[in-house]
Amino acid sequence: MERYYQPEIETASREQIKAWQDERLVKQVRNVWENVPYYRRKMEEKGVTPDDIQSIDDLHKLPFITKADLREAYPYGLMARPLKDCVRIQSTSGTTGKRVVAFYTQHDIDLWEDCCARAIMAAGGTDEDVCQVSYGYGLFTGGPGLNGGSHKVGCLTIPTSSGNTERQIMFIRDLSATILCCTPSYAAYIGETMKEMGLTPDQIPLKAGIFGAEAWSEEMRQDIQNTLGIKAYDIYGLTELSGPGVSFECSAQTGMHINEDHFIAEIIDPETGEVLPEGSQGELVFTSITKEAFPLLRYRTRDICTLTREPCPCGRTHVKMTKPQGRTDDMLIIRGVNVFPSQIETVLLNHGYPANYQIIVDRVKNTDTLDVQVEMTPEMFTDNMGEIAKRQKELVDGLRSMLGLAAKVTLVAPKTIVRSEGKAVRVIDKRKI
Ligand code: DLL
Repeated sequence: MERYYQPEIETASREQIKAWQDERLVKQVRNVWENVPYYRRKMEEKGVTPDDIQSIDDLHKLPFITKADLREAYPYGLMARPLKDCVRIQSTSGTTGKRVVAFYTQHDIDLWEDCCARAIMAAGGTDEDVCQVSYGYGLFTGGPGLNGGSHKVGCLTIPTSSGNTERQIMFIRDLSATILCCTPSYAAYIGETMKEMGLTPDQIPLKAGIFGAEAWSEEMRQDIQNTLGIKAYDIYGLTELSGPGVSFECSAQTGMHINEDHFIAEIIDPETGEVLPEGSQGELVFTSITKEAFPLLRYRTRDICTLTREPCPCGRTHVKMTKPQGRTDDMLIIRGVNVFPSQIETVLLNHGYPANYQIIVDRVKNTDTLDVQVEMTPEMFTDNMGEIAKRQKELVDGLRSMLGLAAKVTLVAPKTIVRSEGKAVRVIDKRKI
């Protein structure tokens, strides 16, 4: 039987959803116009005033907000509420430099946790369940979001955070965890470890998993489902909009319902910015219509996907998005951490290497690997293995402190990396996702 956390919202008629969106958008636009000088300036530049926005049909008139705007306005420039009204900060899984910092009022957290509770109930969760949250806790939104959602559903929550896989397995077994929340790659790793320990799916109490924060294929879903003996559900979100729970999968497992009472979704052509008709593939753009502290209008996610309003057998009426099929920028997500090739380049250049390098990303046994091949200059060339190992380690350490990730570094002889006559191919992503 299908269960809903907020049935009156999740199965509302399209007319009702549109009416909520119309009303909330008009209010939100007025709110940012009055309270966020950065927005007012952007709107003025485009010649738009709040009077021009009467319903969601006028949405296209508003300017886009991009990550560059967030950087420019960092840290407080997009806030619509004074700091004293805010109770929480979260930040992207990115890296050093200017991360995205998002602010929340208590009301914002409440609505965010409702979205996560909807996801848990769509995965079959109830107050009888034991929910192990193995997403990272802290600045990353995964742990705190699912933790809050789990409480709202009334699950017995185990906040293990990520890491220490043997202990994760011990808790799942000893405390009879029925729902596991973590990244899909970590779920696969937990599954593999269980297999190595000689555990079969019927010896594992889990029945469902809520996995997201990175791309994962249908093949990977099947693999996880078989090893853990569960049904694996996708969940999507981004820090800028709250965190996990912007959209989530239901029992149909054919795309993720976007919580349309909080977020208006559009698909645009990433080159021209033009809004594309329903069913087209393009860049996903979100407008947050209920956020108080950090509202974003027409935020370009850079995620590429398709939207569909085909009726869903689960009874939910909110629009569905496909799994993101890629990104318009060059950001890589490696083991759940956002990595830009330019950051790797910075480390290499800082250590005196030329910009002749190649980044090879792969997925081995369901875990992402990052391999950086770096060319030595003729001056630094040596065949002394001890010296090479020492220099490679320096780079590994430099990359770890920049990215927070362990990479493999291989120093190669001068002129080994193929030169390109056009754009250099810096990244080879061998993952089949
Ligand atoms: O990854 C929030 C989250 C936490 C989602 C836990 C789901 C579960 P960020 O670190 O800001 O937030 O990264 C956001 O991750 O723009 C997508 O490119 C990617 N992403 C998130 N969920 C999925 C997913 C969290 N289910 C960026 N499939 C987004 C593919 C995803 N990519």
